[in-house]
Amino acid sequence: MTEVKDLEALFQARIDAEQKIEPRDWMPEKYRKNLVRQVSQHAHSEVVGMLPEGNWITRAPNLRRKAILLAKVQDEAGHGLYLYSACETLGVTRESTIDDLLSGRAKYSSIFNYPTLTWADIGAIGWLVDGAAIMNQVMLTRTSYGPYARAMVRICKEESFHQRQGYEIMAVLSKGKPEQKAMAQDALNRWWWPSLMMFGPHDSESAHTAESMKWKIKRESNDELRQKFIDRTVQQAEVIGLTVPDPDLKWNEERGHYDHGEIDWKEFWNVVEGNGPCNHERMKARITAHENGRWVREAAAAHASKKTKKKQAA
Ligand code: FAQ
Repeated sequence: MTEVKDLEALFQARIDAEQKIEPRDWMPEKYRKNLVRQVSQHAHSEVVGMLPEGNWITRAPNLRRKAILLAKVQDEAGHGLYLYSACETLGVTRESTIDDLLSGRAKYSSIFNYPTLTWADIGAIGWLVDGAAIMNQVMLTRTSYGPYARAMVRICKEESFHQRQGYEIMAVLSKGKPEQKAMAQDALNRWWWPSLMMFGPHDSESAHTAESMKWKIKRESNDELRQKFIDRTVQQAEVIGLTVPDPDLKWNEERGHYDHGEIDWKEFWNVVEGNGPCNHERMKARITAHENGRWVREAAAAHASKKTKKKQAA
């Protein structure tokens, strides 16, 4: 009989040889659990992430902007569905995964616990939040678990469109009246630091990075991705005449990167632990939506079971 130790060695050899792990393949229980944790939190983030932008669908400044925003928010719902499906391939039911979110057991990205106060916030979310998401998710297109990697390829294509539409909103506002430029700057001021927090704690504080890198679930660390995002985004801000709200930001010739100020980690953990400006509001909205959709789920399940019985009788 093959020992677990041998199976683990074979598994690691497959990972090292860049082979994808598929749902029916043997995998260490810790690999499976780590993936369920990350992929489900990612799915929840996509779904909760619809709320801050959904808040502006009825108030978009014109029909074109409204159509784009509607499509974007709908895309995020689709991303949530791909990711919940990827979770199911790891042997957890969708019901239990969603129950973990609604009961507060599972996390979702800290970024979605901040309010969208003005139209410029919709630009800032597309530019910064989708921008940060892409930085992380391009890496995940090469993650070791097949269904997650394939979902990411599709998601990244859409996120790229989202990032551009957000940047375009910010560019138009920046070229507009002084009040409009001030609105764009104010949105950047409020979303910059929370966007940097999306990448998670410093590598030295990150509980999962070492194991996730060994298994190639993650291929770049939290700090590496955050630095890449800063380097790219600071230049984009300069192009549209906005100022990144970090007095310590400075190009470091030797490193070939921007040096930057420290994140307020107390604020980050406070939001992650459920005490951010909108945590309560977001959970309440998800629980209400789940309750309001109960009759649809029940009707769909009844229809499916009727069809199965008919098939069995035939
Ligand atoms: N917020 O050991 P690490 C999007 C938790 S999608 C809340 O470093 P890991 C699209 C972490 O879970 C945005 N919690 O963890 C969109 C762990 O807690 P646990 C979401 C956070 O997993 C755009 C603990 O801290 N993207 O934006 C956060 O190795 C616009 C220790 O952390 C993904 O989920 C945080 N920011 O690295 C939608 C991408 N950071 O689980 C709508 C996939 C860390 O032990 C509108 N996920 N924590 O209880 C990942 O790449 C990773 O999970 C990281 C964290 C990088 C987020």
